[in-house]
Amino acid sequence: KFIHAKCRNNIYPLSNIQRSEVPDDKVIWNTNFPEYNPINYTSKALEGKPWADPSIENESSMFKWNKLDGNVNRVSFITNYCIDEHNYPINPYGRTGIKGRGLLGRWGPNHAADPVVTRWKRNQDNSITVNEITNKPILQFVGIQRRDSGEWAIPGGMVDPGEKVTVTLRREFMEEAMNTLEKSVEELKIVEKTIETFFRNGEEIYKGYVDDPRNTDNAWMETIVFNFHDASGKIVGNFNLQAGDDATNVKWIDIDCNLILYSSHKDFIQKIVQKHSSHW
Ligand code: RP5
Ligand code: MG
Ligand code: MG
Repeated sequence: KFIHAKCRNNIYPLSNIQRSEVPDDKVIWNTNFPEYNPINYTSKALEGKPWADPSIENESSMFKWNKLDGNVNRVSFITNYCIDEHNYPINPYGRTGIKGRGLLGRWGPNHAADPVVTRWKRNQDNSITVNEITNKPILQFVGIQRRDSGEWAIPGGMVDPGEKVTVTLRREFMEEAMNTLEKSVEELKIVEKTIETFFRNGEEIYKGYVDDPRNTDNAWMETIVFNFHDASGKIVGNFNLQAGDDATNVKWIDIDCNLILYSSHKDFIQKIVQKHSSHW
């Protein structure tokens, strides 16, 4: 089984909280680790936020774990997660060196959706660019630079309560890669129409855990990744890319094995490369 790494042995994002050390062979919960006593950290920034859960201490009985809880989806894509003796959900991928939920809004699974928009890299004469060594065509994807960490990433985001994943995929792409939150009603209509049509033909690439640096022992990211590929390159050519919301930058990124991306995004991109038999 995969061992998470980006949520271990580092300083918790946007804080000065050091995670307690968890060696590779102590990640899985059923390995004996009696001295494990991580710090409890839930960011103050979550207090009073309508999109965030209340603290468990006060309201432990109100959560419906492993269920659809009102319109908040507390069902994991991965497993029926366990609940500890204080009613805290337990990260199914093991220890992270921090208790609480850090920056994450939900206890337990936090659901996201990641739209990967791809096209072929092309030469001046419009022929597809082939890598000289692998002899395979080069794929490009729309990446954004995250405001929180500065890392490049897929323009993904959280599924709002009750929101359809297909809607999240379109919404996050439009917000982060097309800056639709700052567009006029007329401009928005045009963008929505193009995106709606193009996003009809997506392929599910991955559904499960994300090795996100915000994960804790009691809260973690899960995502559904979809690939939207423009084989002709003619549709996305009309996309007016502009960073918005939590993105500070956006661009078409050439895909190869040297990519450095946020959380597990490189693994997701690699799965797409396999589907298209493109250069890596
Ligand atoms: C990652 O965080 C997911 O894969 C998704 O890209 C992202 C969602 O969080 P925000 O972008 O809303 O912070 O784990
Ligand atoms: Mg967003
Ligand atoms: Mg985002």
